[in-house]
Amino acid sequence: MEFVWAGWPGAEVAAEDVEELRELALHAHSAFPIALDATDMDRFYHGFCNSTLWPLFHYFPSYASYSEEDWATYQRVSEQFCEAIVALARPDDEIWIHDYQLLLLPALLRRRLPNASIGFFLHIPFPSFEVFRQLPTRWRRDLLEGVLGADLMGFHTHDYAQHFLHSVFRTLGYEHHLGRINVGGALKRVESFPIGIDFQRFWEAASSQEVAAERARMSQGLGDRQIIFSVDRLDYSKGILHRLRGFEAFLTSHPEYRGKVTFVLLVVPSREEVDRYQRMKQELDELVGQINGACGSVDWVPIVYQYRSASFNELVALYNLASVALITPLRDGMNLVAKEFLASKPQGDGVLILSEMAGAARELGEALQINPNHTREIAEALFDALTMPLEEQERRLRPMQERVRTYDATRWVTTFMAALRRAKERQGRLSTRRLIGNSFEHVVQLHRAAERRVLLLDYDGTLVPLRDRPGDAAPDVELLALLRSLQTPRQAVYVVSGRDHHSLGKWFTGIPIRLIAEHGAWLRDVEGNWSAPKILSQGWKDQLRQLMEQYVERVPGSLLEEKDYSLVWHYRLADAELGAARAKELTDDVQSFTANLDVQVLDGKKAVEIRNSGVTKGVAAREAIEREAPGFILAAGDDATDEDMFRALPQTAISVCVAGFHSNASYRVADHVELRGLLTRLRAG
Ligand code: GDG
Repeated sequence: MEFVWAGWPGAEVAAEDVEELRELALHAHSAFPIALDATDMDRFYHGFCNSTLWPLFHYFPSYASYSEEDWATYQRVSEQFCEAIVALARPDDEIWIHDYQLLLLPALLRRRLPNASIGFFLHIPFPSFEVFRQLPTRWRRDLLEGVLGADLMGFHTHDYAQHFLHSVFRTLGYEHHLGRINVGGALKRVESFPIGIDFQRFWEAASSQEVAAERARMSQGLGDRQIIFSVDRLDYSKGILHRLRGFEAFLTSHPEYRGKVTFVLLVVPSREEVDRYQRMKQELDELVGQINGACGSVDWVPIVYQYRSASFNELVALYNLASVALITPLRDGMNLVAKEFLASKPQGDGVLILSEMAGAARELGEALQINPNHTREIAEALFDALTMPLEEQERRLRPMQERVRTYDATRWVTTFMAALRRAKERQGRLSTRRLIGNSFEHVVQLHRAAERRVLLLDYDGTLVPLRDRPGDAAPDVELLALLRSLQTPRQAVYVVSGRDHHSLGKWFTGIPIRLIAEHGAWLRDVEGNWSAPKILSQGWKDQLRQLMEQYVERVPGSLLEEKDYSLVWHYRLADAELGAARAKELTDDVQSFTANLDVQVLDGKKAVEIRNSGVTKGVAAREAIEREAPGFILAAGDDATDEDMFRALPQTAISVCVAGFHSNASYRVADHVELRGLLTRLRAG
């Protein structure tokens, strides 16, 4: 696979140097630098990214700042990225966007490259909705819409993916089905892809001569003491201070270890321009000084503290030398250090102490897992690690090593890219069912060729858009004119609806079409005469009305609709989550109530409906077809009750589902506008 890395080069580049840098980056690193203004970068990177998103997504809401200017810059920089990528990308390129700095980019790119294959991966945790909702409403909507521009969205763990889906539902109202979300007619996928490391690189380096030399040099200084090691960027999310307190507690509860262990604490400078990080650096320096002063002796320094970055060989040597890796983040998307430590241990010795708050904890169950907020747990884990027999060390380490070896960085990339291709293919398969181009003309021709025709059209969501209040969905003038013109001696038009016959009758007064109300309980002929051809009981309604009224009281914004042969609890206007949860409860409640009654319970679009069994749009459609004996049948609908109708049609019929994906219909259209477009063509002949 040929690839180009596009990104900010890490420093401001003078305008006259941009071209040269581009050449160099492309040839040397297959990279495409996106130059940005220094002030923008400051507000973007230190501002919105690292003073708003980073603390919030790592569960430090009190550290988060909310600056309008930072947000505006975040938006502007995202647009600059978008422009650069649009100029760079070729038509069939796949675009993989990484991390919280670019949450808005997928949707921006989608607007410019509608058919592009776009993947997104978040390297940090996605927080629970209660934390995510701290963001101002507008921002959080835009951020989620931004991410949803991608075809595939990846997270390190199942939990983060669930948090994201939950926030999408609570913020934007999009429901998901096993990680698939329908966003404006496109089916998007959300999945977890735990990141891997370049295992072989560490494994081989650990046995190399260079690392052996590095290790020997270090051993000279450290003596034969047992080494506890940690490396992180300086960040409050990494729990460095908690770790030190844990170590101090260990030295206090096990004084016999004084002089026998050394903690090598490597802290890599990071985000030094952000105040919070400067303050933390100070605290860290003080705490290290305090512990070394209190516990150390003339010939022993408990903590060897380095505030710098190390070379790769130095790092591997430290991993290899260490008896214990002490990794204690308070929150961490994954934590690669844990995996790198395992990969640098070909001899099979060493103990990994890992915080349960790291994404890596999900895969590394054999590690000694600790809660970093509990100092004593850290101290006890250190004791257990330092006294663990070699045999047990190996028994725990080897299976983790094998896992990290198998699910390495390459595997991560190929799995993600394969899933992106699958997501795209699926979209492609679904779009072949779109009623456009040739298939559209095919339907028009079939229609023309037939002597007698019947059109079976659902109303809400099919001929008109869904409304928050059922009473607000009256037909517009154009629709009435369209339906009137469709009804001819050769063509029978049926509006097949679950609505009550009073509303339908009122709305279609004087329009000479047939109406089927309450899913088939009522039938109106072209002259406007209603009949109820079935003998149905209504007694059950008295038993259930009271129960359903309780739900209306418990869920603000929900309402009860009573029809002749059904009761419907609508919750479109209620809190989305509460509504969905109570709908399940009601369905369950009603099912146990109605075991002996001749009724059925239907979970519809933001509604739970209870009605007499045997009355379905399927039965109504079959009766209409028998009556009309047509050569051409077209049925259109948008929800589960219309699926009954699609299933009941003969093979030759044309069925069209509006805005859905999982349907028995032979074709689909995006919305009621597209359907009306088709119907307009069916007026002729
Ligand atoms: C984010 C998420 C997620 C560090 N110091 C030196 C050095 N490193 C290397 C380590 C490791 C990497 O940097 C740090 O990775 P982490 O995973 O520990 O943490 P973040 O930088 O916060 O990364 C994190 C990650 O993205 C991947 O998705 O795991 O949760 O926060 O590879 O080895 N390397 C060298 N010298 C150093 O001084 N050579």
